[in-house]
Amino acid sequence: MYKYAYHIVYSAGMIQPVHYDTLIYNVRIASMQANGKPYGALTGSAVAIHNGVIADILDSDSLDAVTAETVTDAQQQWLLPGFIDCHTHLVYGGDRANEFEMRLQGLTYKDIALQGGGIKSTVAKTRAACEEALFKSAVKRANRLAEEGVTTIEVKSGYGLDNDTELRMLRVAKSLESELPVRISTTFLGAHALPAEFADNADAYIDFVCDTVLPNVARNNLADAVDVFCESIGFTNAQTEKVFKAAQQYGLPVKAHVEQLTDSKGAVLAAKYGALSVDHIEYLAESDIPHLAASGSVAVLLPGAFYYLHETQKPPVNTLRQHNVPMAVATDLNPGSSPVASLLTAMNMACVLFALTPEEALRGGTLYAAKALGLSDRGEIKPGKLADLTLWDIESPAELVYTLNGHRPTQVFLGGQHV
Ligand code: DI6
Ligand code: FE
Repeated sequence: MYKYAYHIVYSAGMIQPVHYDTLIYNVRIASMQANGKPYGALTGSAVAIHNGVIADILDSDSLDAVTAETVTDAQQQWLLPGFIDCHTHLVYGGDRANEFEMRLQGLTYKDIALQGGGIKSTVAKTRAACEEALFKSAVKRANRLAEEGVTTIEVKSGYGLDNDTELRMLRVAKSLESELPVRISTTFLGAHALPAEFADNADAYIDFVCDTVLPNVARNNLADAVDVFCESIGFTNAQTEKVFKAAQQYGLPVKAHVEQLTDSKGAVLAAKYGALSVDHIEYLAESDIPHLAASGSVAVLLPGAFYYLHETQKPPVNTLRQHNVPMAVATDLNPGSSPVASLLTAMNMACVLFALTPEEALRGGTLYAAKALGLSDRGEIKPGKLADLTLWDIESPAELVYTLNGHRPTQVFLGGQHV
């Protein structure tokens, strides 16, 4: 362990020194900037932070002209941007270990969903849970991510499917910021599954989502984006489009779960609405990829769900690459298809299962994860970006993804504050 943070030491030379809040020096920087260099390599070896933001990247020979309140000698450790998990469902009641067992006995995810299990069983347990109980269990899961250097977490609703529980989930998600050193981005996923009250009337449920729940979510500022499960066992393209239109009315960006189990042309529809991201996309047709390139939507890969569901159809990674569609990687942390509270594990899976390079996987959990959330203020080490940073005692950035070693950062900075 390195513990060399001390106070006001950097003395100035003859020149009037520039003063910062924090200086991290003697560091190897994997900036993740898309600068054509491996891991966004930079020549500088020090990062200066002021007012929570990265102020400068400095060379070792310019440090004489700098003072700072807090100075850290990183002793040649690697500095990375804080990780961003851009797709989770980590607020929920109960668990679904029984369904894991059922699947091992041969039932499929779809069989279980059609029998009333799956998302619906989590809905029953989430509705029954009070705000405090939901908060307590969500803190544990979010903390697992935070321990691994995740500083921004996206959290979706979608296990309430009624007005009160959907709002409760989003409030719980947002309040994780008060307990843990993370920033939360919330997504309203009212159109996740059809609740029993609306059995056989999905259109009426979509009207309820658009006309009742979404306006309340928007009025209370509870969501940063709107998501839909557009799928054979989710909602049709027409229903998805209705939700997208309603989201637009409230000025909320959209994203969608698409092509997870079937090629439903959800990605093309999402691209038409300028979606921030299309998520899962195992069954995405290669011929649809130019639509994503044109809309600037991020392709979010969720290898945890692929792994748990024994999926064999892989997302068209090569063609996404050819069309320069940015790829993000996320955990999809949820009790059914991806009980994975480790973004580094998801990145490793993206390499082993989908043949991403470690560099692509790490950009997918930083730079492009930020883009998938529409957050241009983070995800890379660059002047002007939030000083959400992690320090690692590793030989190379690839090591984080190459080995399943339970890596932990030696230090985490959130808005420049050492946490
Ligand atoms: N796709 C997923 O992978 C999650 N939701 C979705 O639409 C799974 C949610 C669950 O099984 O509880
Ligand atoms: Fe999901």
